[in-house]
Amino acid sequence: MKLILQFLVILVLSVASVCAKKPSPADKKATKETVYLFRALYELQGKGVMYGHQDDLMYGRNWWYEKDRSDTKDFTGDYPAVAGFELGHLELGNERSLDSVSFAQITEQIKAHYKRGGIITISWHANNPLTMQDPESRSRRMGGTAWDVSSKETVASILPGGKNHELFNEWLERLATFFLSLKDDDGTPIPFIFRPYHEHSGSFFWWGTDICTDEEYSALWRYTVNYLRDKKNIHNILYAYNTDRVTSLEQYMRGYPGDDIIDMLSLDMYDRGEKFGGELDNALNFVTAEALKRKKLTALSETGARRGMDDWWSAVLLPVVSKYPVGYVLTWRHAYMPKGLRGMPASAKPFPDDFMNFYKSPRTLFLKEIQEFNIYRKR
Ligand code: BMA
Repeated sequence: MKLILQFLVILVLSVASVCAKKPSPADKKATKETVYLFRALYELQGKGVMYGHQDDLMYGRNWWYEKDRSDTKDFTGDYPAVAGFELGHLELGNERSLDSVSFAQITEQIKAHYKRGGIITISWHANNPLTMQDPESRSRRMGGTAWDVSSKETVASILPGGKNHELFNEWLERLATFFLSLKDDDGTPIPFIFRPYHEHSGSFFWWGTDICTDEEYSALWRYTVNYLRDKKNIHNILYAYNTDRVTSLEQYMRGYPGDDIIDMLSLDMYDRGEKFGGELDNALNFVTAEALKRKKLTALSETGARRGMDDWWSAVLLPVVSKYPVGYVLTWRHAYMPKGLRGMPASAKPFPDDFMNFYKSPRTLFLKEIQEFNIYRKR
């Protein structure tokens, strides 16, 4: 009798563990590689924080698109775990981005980083679809770019019923064509993290918190995801919700489009002064707790060092991110400076020496470590 009971208990427990819902992407039809990526990211959040760098594979301050080159690799010997890319101006049908990077070369580098077992994240500083067409309302300084916040009608104008709705559909169509071209050598779609309409809590982009309503922001997100996922059948995307600095969860969640749309709760915060450590600690505390509650991923998706600080990486960034289950931290691009504009010696290093302390910390993960972990295997 006792044996039978024991057997039954074991049976019930094992059935329960198989049935327990594993963390999964919001897209019910996500490709298997996308599901594996999601689960690997979720698991890694408990193991360490990955390093990511924007445009790392495209250029550095004094080099431009050299095969296999990377500032991170030049400095540490290893690639970042997460490679960031930017699609601004793809919507216009241009061959090059707002940062003059060729989209064909971006595609190439996305494939190369995926092949190495790395993780891809994509941002999109889309032009302002309303003011770019209208010299009257256009901001003189920001001239129809993503930063042009001279009209509060932009988001409404691209939603269904708005006068720029068809134009916006064309933009999404161009995005879709690009995304559908991201395939590995066997033709399998490459999974990636997409972080459009970022830094919502700020008001410096046309989708910012004071530039559109929370309802419009949420509708913009929902329309975009429905278009790419349901209309275009693209199932290799993890969607990252994102704000700039915030001081409360309520502020963070304003305009959140919903758990059926979003896979990652991410935050952007640059160090602008002494209060940064405490503010970042506060924000990561509630953002990561909320993400885990919803079984979502987390990231400090943009950050940057305080000016004039030598040991920022090890003394400020690392201690704070180590306290929380943060998937990755990404620092922004090393903008290329054409000769003559550089104003710095050719020997200038791409990172401060302290970056090595960050690299060597057992808490941080670069490409080689995640290669061992094998992100895209079944789990
Ligand atoms: C911003 C700046 C800009 C750049 C944009 C998109 O934060 O770096 O110079 O055009 O990102 O990459």
